[in-house]
Amino acid sequence: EGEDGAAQQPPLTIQQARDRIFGFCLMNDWSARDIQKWEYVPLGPFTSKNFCTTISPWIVTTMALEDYVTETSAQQQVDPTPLAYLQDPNYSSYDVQLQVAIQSSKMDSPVVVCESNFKHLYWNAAQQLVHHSVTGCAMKPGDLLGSGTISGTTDRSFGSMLELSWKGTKEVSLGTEVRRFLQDGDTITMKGHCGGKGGGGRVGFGQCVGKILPAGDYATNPLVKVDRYQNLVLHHYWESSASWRVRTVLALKDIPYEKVGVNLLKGQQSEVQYSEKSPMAQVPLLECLDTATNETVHIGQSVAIVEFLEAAFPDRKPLLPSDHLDCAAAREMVEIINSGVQPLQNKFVLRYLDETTKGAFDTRSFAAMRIEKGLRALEALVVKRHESSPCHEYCMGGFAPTMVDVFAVPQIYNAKSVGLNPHEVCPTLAKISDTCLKLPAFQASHPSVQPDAPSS
Ligand SMILES: N[C@@H](CCC(=O)N[C@@H](CS)C(=O)NCC(=O)O)C(=O)O
Repeated sequence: EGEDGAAQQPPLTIQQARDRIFGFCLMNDWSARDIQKWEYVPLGPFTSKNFCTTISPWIVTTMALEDYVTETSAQQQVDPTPLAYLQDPNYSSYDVQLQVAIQSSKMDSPVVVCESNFKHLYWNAAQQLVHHSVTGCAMKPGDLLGSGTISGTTDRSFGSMLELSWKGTKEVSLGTEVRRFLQDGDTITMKGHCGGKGGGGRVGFGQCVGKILPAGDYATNPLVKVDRYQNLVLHHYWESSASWRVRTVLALKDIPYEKVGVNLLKGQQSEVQYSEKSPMAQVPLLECLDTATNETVHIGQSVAIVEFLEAAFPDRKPLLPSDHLDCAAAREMVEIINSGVQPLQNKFVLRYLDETTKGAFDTRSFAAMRIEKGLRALEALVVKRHESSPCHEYCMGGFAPTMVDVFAVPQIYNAKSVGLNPHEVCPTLAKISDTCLKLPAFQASHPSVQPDAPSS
């Protein structure tokens, strides 16, 4: 069959398999027969088998089962005869008595519907593991393998409800009730033990218990989590460094959104319909629908927006460290740029100063001085952090960009516009910025590729 491959590993011998089986537990590999009926032909068992597995509370080690080694019910393997790699000179199994009981929500006590024994398996556990490995399937410590249904030959020893009810054609008696298939509220208890009652010391497996709860309604309890905040719109300006930060974060987190350009040169930020939403009359501004209240909400200020996205989309890539001290370190670096540099070199602030001082104040030198001061401070913090970090690709010393890189890159870009050379002022940050700018999220958020950027 053409399917996706996994890492290969050499096949195991029977002895290696024996040495590697740590122990056994009970396992209820639930099946949703209604889904299976629909998907089975031509797909085969798929979603009907992949949704839930219950296991007993502890693992009984192989060593603890040594006293209970027994013949399998088949005794010998003649039909089918094992292929060479499956031949087990010590062909045997374990005498584990198994029991399955059902209790409905109306019943006072469970009713045993199946009694079976592990020894009824024709292929023992070592053979199953060898067979599993023979095509190179990589097996890892901790892997849990199901043995398959363990049924005996009598009506009371069928290990699955489908066999007990003969594919739903026969009723299984629970005393006061009958079942063809399990129903909501049914509790299934599997038990297993070796020995006891004259058969030597008893080794118990504990109980493997699961209760069937009514299926959720997809609208109120969807399996695929629907984000509370929908219809995201980012009001931005292509050249705005604060907008660039938010675009990068949305791209890194892979959150879908729509962009609306606010032309700062044309003063669109001061138009009433915009400044009603953004009292500072600035970009960026994030708009979204809160599905919990059905209200459209607006969030201004890039730091607030980024922190909102971090909290409101917890399943997406995190951009702030979870450790409190690391998080404070990241926020310190972010604030150096956000409040220590960016407002003092902002084009609109400088333009105001130029106009009001009629050129008497050298705004370009002032901006360069503030940028240099901030970037040197950030460089010092980053270099110090890197001393104890495994990776030097990003500001926080981890293996992925964080909020600090998101804020640093546009600021380093702006440094060039006032004549600074970042590779001289802050060589570590300049290198980090070069690394970031090769990432798709930083490229997609770059000012030059924004739809509202001038074409030339
Ligand atoms: N602290 C704000 C700064 C926002 C900001 O300075 N926005 C600039 C563009 S980068 C702006 O909208 N300027 C237009 C104006 O002030 O009129 C943030 O981080 O969002």
